Formats: sequence, C-alpha cells, structure tokens
Amino acid sequence: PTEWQHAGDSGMRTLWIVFAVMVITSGVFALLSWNVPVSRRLYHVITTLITITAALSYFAMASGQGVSYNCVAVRDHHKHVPDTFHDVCRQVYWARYVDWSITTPLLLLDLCLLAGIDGAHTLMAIAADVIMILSGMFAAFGAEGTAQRWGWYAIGLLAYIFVIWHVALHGSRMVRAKGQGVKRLFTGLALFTLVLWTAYPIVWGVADGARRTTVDTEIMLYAVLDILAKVGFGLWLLFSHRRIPETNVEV
Ligand code: RET
Repeated sequence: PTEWQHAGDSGMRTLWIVFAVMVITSGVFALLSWNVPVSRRLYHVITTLITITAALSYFAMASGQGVSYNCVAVRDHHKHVPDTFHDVCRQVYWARYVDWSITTPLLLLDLCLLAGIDGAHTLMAIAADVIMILSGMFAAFGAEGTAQRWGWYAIGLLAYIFVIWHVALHGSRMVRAKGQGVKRLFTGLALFTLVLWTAYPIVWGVADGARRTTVDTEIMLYAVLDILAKVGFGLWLLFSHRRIPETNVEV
C-alpha cells in the first residue's frame, strides 16, 4: 500500500499567511526606501527583491503550484518478513528551491556589501550557495537507497561550509576597516544568519529527507524560518543602515 504525504488545510492556510506577510513587508521596505537618497538605497533594493521573490514563491505554493510528488521505497519493519518495502509518496515543494536560489544569494550580497568583502570572494560565496540550494533540490527528488538522496545532501552541506567559511573569514577581516558600528552590526547579522540557515538543513533532514514529520509541519517550520531570515533580517539591516552612516556603499 502506498502512503501519500501531502499538505492539509493548516499547511495551505500557512502558505497564504506567509504570502500576505511577504507582500506587506515588500511594501514596507519599498516605502522605507523613499526616505533615503537614491545613492543609499542599494540595501533597500536588494532586501525588497528578497521579499518580493518570497511572495511570488508563496503565491505559487499556496495556489497549488510549484509542487510535485516524490515516491521512495521504504523498508517495512516486520520482525519475521525480511526485505519487504512500501512506497512513501510525499509532496516536494520545488518552488522553494527556485525562491532560495534567488533569495539566498541576495541575502549573502547584503552581508558581503556590509562587510566590504571584495567581488571575487563575494562571487565565490554566492556560487557555493547556489550549489548548496540546487544540491538540496536534487536530494529532494532523489531515489531512496541510492547516492541521489543523501549524497546530494552531503554535497549541499559541503557547499554550505564553503559559504560560512567565505563570509565569516573574509567578512570579519574586511569589516574592521568600517569601524565599530558596522563591525557590531555585521557580527550580529552574520550570527543571526548562521543560526537560522543552519536550521534549514536540519528541517530538511527530518522532514524532506527522513520524512518523519507531516507536510503541514514542514510548511510551518519553513514558514517561521523564512519570515525570520527574510523579514527579520531585512528590518534589522534597513533600520541599522539608517542609524549607521558607515554602512553605506556607493555604487
Ligand atoms: C538544503 C539541503 C542541502 C544542504 C543544505 C541546505 C541548506 C539550505 C539553506 C537554506 C536557506 C534558505 C533561506 C531562505 C529564505 O530566506 C538545501 C536544505 C545546507 C541554508 C535563508
């Protein structure tokens, strides 16, 4: 018998709520940019693009798009019958990976600009980040018991370590030239990012990987993380940017 795992009412309602939150936040970020001269709007533009992208992705998911099933064979745990399997078919919201492959590079760009990381290292961090997200998507659609699932996941984790390495190492070195205020802000935002981002592969491992939670629980966990990592991050960055003139980048 095939077991089907799909979103229920609470999951679908959550998707609509996050869509609304992202739309409202995009409006607020856009309004905030009107109060600053054009030369100081770069963080506003990047950060608004992040929530607009999330809003579009959540609209797709809430209206039933950007999702398909992945069926994997799971071993039955009967004591006396060896090697029997049943299929577990679970929804995979691939729209998330489209969202993340656009928004996580933009979040990194915010952090790299803030620290004053050079272009080459910024690009390497972003490349590793895109590899991380695409690896997660291939893992999500991989077949059980093959290298496709946890092999891709391991590649994704490796790429994630590269991202942390680049941003932490070069960021902490470069930000010193920008003074105490920027240094403190960068350290705070980078640690906030590190904690939140590290929760994603954990949720992925339990929900998408091991399929130990319902799809509704998965939707709610990602909803909380997405709101903190995009809206919380954006509010913190934009309000601090207004307060600390040394955060400015002229481009
Ligand atoms: C995956 C699985 C493969 C290994 C790793 C992952 C990390 C994902 C992250 C996502 C962050 C998303 C954000 C979204 C919106 O704000 C792809 C789950 C390491 C870090 C911040």
